[in-house]
Amino acid sequence: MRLDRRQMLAGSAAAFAVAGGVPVALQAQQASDGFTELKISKVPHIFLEGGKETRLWTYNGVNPGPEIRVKRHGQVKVRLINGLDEPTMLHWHGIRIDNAMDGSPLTQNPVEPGETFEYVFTAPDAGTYWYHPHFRSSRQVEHGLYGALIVEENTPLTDTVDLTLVLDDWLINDDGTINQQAFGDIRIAAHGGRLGNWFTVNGQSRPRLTAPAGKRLRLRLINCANARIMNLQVKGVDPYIVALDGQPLAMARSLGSTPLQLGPGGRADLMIRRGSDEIVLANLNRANEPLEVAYVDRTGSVAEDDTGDMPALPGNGLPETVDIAGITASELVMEGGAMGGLAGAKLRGRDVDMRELVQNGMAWAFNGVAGMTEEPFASLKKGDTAVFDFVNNTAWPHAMHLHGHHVMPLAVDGKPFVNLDWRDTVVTSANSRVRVAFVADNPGKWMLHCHMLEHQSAGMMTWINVEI
Ligand SMILES: [Cu+2]
Repeated sequence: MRLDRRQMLAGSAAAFAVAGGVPVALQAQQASDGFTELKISKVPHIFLEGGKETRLWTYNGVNPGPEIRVKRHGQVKVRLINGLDEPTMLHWHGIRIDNAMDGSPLTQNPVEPGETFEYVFTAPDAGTYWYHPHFRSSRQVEHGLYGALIVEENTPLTDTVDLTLVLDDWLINDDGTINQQAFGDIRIAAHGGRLGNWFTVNGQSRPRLTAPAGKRLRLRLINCANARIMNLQVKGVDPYIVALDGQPLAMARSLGSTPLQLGPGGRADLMIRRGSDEIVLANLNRANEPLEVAYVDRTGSVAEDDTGDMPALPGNGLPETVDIAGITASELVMEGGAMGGLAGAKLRGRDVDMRELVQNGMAWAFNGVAGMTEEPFASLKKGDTAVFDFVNNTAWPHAMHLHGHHVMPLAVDGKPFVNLDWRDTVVTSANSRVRVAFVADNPGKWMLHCHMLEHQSAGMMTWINVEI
């Protein structure tokens, strides 16, 4: 069986239905001591009907991993059990978390094979978050290790149902196995990262889901792809964006005809009115053709028309930045990649040329340094307002992710954004400068990196320090 790329992306759902293997993800179950256990195991899976079996890496045998739900200000207690034959750790993406529980190499040692680690933290903000490894992320996330973390509002929304859609694109071979050759391929790392050819929603190819027509529908979209920037369209209805990267917008905003751009790691909550129309989720390909990736049938009857206002979600009270006029922006200059002309950079404290960088798996630099820096990019005191300029001097977009905080993108190339939204993952276009601001109110050591996981491992990472 031979599949070309176009067929795999555009072929009919019937011809390329998932042939089974992994059951649909269940909500996380608690052990008797109150911990949710996430045990990593490898599970056989068949992507293509008639294709070969491949191995997914899973939490509790399912892809995506079990959805973890907690009320705002509630405690998350997760016991990670590493059933892999390599180390791992868990990062809670977007949570303004206690630093010790952030699950990055700055804050904990890797969890060795057969060992466990207990994550205990309070979830300060209601919203849509996710968890994934922060160790050999490109391999571990691509093999299927990720899941949703949903923090519910203390007062549930009335007459609204939730549907979490975990989006991923996988790079699979013609025989349906997960492509292994591309891992660590410096050419891929120096271009757009590992872009897949097989799209799944909640682990399935083109699933048909249901939701009641008589209630509003909150779609929680999570981009778990290694490197793919998704440009999503919702057909059949006109949704409102009510939250981005977990944080509610000040006002619900009609999505309209503009595709919703979600970088890798990004999330969006869309609110859809009551009604019986079929909802079709599509992702635009490079030729701007919408490829349908999921369907939601709305069942039952609608008691009354839904024409009222769409209210905003209650905010999480993030500290507002004030008086940034007098603050000097810290520049994070991105260089390198294909067509980047990078001559060399510092690598582990030594100046090396591009050839040596490539030999060490590096293709990118932040402020002239490839890979993790000894010194933080910024040293802040708790409560400081910080202004960062993400200066993308490369031919590629990058999805800049700061741990432990949300930032507010203010302007691109000096032009203020029309909408001011909190983000934890900021897509920065090629050859552009994006200014963000935030209050550094969370003490600790926090990673700042590109969430295109191959860019991260090929050099795009640094950190900030927030002192008490
Ligand atoms: Cu990048």
